[in-house]
Amino acid sequence: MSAENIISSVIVRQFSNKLIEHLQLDAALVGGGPSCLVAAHYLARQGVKVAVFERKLAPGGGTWGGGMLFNEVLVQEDALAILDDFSIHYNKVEDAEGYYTLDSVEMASGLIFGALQAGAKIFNTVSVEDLVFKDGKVNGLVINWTPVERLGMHVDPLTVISKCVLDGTGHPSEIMKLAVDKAHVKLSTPTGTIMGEKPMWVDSGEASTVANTGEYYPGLFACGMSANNVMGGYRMGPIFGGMLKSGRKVAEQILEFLQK
Ligand code: 48H
Repeated sequence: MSAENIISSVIVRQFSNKLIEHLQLDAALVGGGPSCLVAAHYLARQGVKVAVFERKLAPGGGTWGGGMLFNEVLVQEDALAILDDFSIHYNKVEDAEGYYTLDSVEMASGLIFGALQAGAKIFNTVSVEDLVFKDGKVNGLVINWTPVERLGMHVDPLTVISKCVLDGTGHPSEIMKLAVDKAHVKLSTPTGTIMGEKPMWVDSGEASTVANTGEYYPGLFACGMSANNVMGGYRMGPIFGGMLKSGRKVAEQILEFLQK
């Protein structure tokens, strides 16, 4: 075999094996933003078979660009233990008690690396376009290549079967929207549907991101900005303690669900 042939055939074989091994999961996570990456790390550390499906080429969601492309973000003191678990550096803000700053590129890359090192798999450039929903139960995801989605190509998707699904799609709550619009489920919110994100209020948004993290239909969880959109919480701008804590919280909830 020529070098060209070895390289091509090994890549195709390895990727195919990886995908086949992850077509049946304990937990299917949608979106490679900070909250889902944290959840993936803690779930994988507990031996849960978990994969993240991310639409974009680069996972990391809204972390890379910091605030308005100034590539720094803030976290609060009670999120530092999570950064420590990922070996991500931070610095104390000397003139503002309780705040820490970190390089947003280190955060994005550190969270991705930490999720993978713990044993989670990440499938990038894969868009989740639907749910598998049988007998009133969430059974997994319907996936397709992002270029297929972007170009509007009429190509049928593939499926991933999973014991539970996590919506970490950020502001639009894409998976919850599919559950409401296509599976016609009633979510466990005051209206039974998506309440809609509110404007900026940092302290409220940070607290509600964690409080709103949870299971909204049997086997269907939301974390991060998606949880806030589902329950009608405020946004918070480029501070990420809430996202990190939301990921850790939903990992605990999913573990409990899987142990039932
Ligand atoms: C595959 C998908 C799909 C799909 C979307 O938005 P994210 O960074 O997610 P969070 O909730 O972990 O973090 C939110 C944070 O980044 C943020 O936006 C903040 C703090 N905003 C504050 C403010 O005031 O605005 O990442 C979500 C990821 C993205 O990478 C999407 O590409 C991906 O999900 N995604 N992947 N299939 N259907 N939908």
